[in-house]
Amino acid sequence: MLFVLVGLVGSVLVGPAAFATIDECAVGRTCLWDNAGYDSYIGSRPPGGGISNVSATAADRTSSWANRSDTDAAWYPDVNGGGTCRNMPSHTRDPELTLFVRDTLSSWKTNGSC
Ligand SMILES: [Ca+2]
Repeated sequence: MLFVLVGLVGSVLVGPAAFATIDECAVGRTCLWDNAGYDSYIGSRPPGGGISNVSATAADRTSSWANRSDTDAAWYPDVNGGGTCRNMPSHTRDPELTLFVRDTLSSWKTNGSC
């Protein structure tokens, strides 16, 4: 019984994170999330897209990403592919961007690496 109670409390404390899942990103797409651990889905793109700016509300928010496509992708801290390019290789993911690049993504592409 004690174990059950602890389990319930743990579930409550975890909250929305318990529902954060890579499956929110459809196979074949590259996806962005606002929070670490694939939480708070921002959006996705299919492979083959050139450099594109994310919307104003999505800019400077990405904290985790996943590339579930067969094509390499990349992102930039500035609009129109500006700033240091960072790779999102095919079939890889990053559950928590490092402090210095977190919340800086402003544009990205899904048609190749940097
Ligand atoms: Ca964020």
